[in-house]
Amino acid sequence: MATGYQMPKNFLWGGAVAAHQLEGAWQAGGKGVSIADVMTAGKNGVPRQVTDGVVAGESYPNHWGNDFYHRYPEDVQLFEELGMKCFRTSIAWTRIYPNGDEAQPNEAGLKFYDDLFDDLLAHGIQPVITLSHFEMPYHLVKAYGGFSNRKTIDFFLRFAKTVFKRYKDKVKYWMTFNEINNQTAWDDPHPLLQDSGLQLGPNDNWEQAMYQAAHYELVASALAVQAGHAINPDFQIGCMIAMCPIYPLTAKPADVMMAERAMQKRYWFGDVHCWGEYPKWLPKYFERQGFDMDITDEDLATLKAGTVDYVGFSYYMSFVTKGKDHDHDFNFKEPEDFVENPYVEKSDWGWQIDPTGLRYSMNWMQDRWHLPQFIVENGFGAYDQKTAAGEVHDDYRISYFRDHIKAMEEAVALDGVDLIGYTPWGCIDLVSASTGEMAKRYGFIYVDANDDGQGSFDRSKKDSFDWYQRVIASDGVDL
Ligand code: P53
Repeated sequence: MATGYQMPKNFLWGGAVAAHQLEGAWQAGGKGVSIADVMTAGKNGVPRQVTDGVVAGESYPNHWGNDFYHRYPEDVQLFEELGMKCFRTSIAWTRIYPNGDEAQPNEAGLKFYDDLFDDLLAHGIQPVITLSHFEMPYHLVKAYGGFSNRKTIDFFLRFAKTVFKRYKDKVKYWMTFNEINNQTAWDDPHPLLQDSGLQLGPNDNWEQAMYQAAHYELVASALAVQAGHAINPDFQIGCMIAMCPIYPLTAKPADVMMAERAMQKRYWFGDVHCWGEYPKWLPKYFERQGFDMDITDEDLATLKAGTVDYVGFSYYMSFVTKGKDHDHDFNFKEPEDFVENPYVEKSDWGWQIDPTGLRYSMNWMQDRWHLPQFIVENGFGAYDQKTAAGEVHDDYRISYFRDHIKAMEEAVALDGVDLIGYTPWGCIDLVSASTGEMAKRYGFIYVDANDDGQGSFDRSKKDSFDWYQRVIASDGVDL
């Protein structure tokens, strides 16, 4: 037990998930195939494969998730017992527009979220909603090239307006694109598909394609912000940034400059979302690389008019980089320019554990973007063991949360960071986005299912459940 700083009474303590990682029921109620539905199961260190459509005989963990679609009433009761004030999830685009390019939405999909949101609200829990969380309709990838195509802006906007109108009295906090900046690692097909629906070939310029798709997404986000505010002026619409600060390995000036460029390359997405304009270095970089970008004056005006209300972000880990001698371009490239941090420990999946990095990040973002923040993901993926008595003693998870919540509270109480709330990732066990495993567990609530989708899917409380319940009940004092 440790003592933390008291958070305000209206602070949004909660939990976070994404539709495709827990709902399952991949074809229920007329749902279409999403990009998550064509991703096979991977393992720790073994990447997931993307198949050409759903192929018989392959294993697709998102098809069953943790069966939330059928079991959510029980889960919502557990969330209430935990004391959660809010629940962050996403709306599966393919439940609303199964192929993405229909003129009319699918009523059965809309009804599912009406029922879910009503149930949450009846239990005193407000939904916090991500519009696009790694689950674009697969048809938009195949027929239009995802966000490589300007047309996809219109498809996204149609989806956004449909759900803004439908849920305008049930949802206040929204986010446009989940972890839009994961695609900084532009030569990895995984984030390119998840963020932007890109499937590129050997003759494409992958880096340019990433910047172009990200530009269209930022325009789509800015249009959605404007549309949302017109539908309900009380909406708070944020961006969602994967925040992993990048430190210089040493005080060597080249290391420091490389880390600065690394931060610019990973966080310019946030500059555009928050400032409504591109940072100065980036057009220069496009010029040097010879990228001929489709960025119109109208786009620039749209970006300026559609800045976000708050910064939603995930925080799991920090990174480290170092400079190259005699390289004045400082052309940081992720992940090959990352080096090990000798000062921190790692999870079993190699994620570096750094609570101080959370406080550092919150200060950095406050100084740079001057907006309220919302920690919409933070957590510890681990192999949990169930005892013979059916208990899970996840003291390692409690210890991760204790240190990170303490750092968060210091950023608020000592540094004055303006923070709306905190929603730990995977408050109930679900399918991992990067590996497709169930075994990489994050939850306070255990789900009895393995990587192959076998098990009773019964829910039970881990030790961390009682611990987080006390944290919320004490407004963050009892850590
Ligand atoms: P998993 C990479 C780095 C940081 C966060 O991740 C990331 C990723 C991509 O996997 O993703 C976010 O399940 C994401 C969630 C995801 C969660 O972090 O790979 O928003 O969808 O599940 C944890 O362990």
